[in-house]
Amino acid sequence: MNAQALMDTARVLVAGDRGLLAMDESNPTCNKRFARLGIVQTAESRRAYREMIVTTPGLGECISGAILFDETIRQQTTDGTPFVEVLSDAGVIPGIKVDTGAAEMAGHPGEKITEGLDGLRDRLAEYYCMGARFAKWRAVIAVGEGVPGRACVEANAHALARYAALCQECGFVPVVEPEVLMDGGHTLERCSDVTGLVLHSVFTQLFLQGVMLEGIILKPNMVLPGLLCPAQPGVDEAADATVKCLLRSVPAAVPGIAFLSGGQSAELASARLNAMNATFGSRLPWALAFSFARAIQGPALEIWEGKESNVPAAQKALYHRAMCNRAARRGEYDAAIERMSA
Ligand code: 5MM
Repeated sequence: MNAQALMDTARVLVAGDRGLLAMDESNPTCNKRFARLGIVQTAESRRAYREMIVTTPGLGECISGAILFDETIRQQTTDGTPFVEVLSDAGVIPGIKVDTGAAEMAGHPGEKITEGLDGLRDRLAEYYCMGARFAKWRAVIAVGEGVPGRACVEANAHALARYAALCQECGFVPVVEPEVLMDGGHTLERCSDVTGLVLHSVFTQLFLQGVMLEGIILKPNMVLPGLLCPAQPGVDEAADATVKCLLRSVPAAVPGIAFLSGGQSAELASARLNAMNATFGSRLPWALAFSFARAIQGPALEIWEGKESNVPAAQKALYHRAMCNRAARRGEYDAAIERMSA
């Protein structure tokens, strides 16, 4: 393991005011999003969509790393340039999602375990040759009556830590993503309790597996109530609850925390990240960044509609969201920036 190279990559991913772009939707997820908008669901359609994203002018001003899916990392632009090369030329580090998805957990109805450890060392070696330098694995934790149970939390934390150890051995910075879902009617306090529990379990397992914390990125959910909870917090309340929970759970050695958006609106995700950085930024031991998928891609996908003629407008919308989140990293996001829209 080249510890210095891992630390350098991790620092670059969260340096300054840039953040990560998650564009690693698996084919079923990507197809579901296309279907909702009446976009044809083929490999070529997914390729054209990802070409629109990676060729967005100015992408590298706001995005430090892009997480790709296995199909995408093998694809090229219309003129034959590999996506990995387009990203690298734009100053964006290519990353790769390496979990193979979340499956029903045996004996635990309603809970999931993320799979993908089998053959991971070999897959990482191939992705390294393709140019990827960081990876991502997502654990999914549902909140409900008696859920999550200890078995689900500990099994997912163990898998995340084994993935992270393998990544570092193979020269990849692991993005460690334990997502507490926003589905349901649970309260902000319940989300805080579950997120704290999950993060403690994850860092215990990372320690046990010998993972070097200086060479990882944590990708957690923000602390928020379920989407069906009648009591929704203000922006500052959500930011306070998230930072308080993270301060109690995440060691200072971790260089950066890059949030997932999890189904929040694009504007709320930016506003909440902004509030955390504006209020606490310089007092925190780690950088607070973003690793959004829907909250960056959403408006662009709706404009694109699968049509070549819509590419410039879609790219403008994508750049706009990336730029809003860049401002949120500095604590300078506001309504005026939001209005500078396409
Ligand atoms: C939680 O999902 C991750 C972040 O996306 P959002 O910001 O939209 O919440 C995302 O990276 C996710 O892991 C990928 O889109 C892959 O998802 P699937 O379900 O296709 O594996």
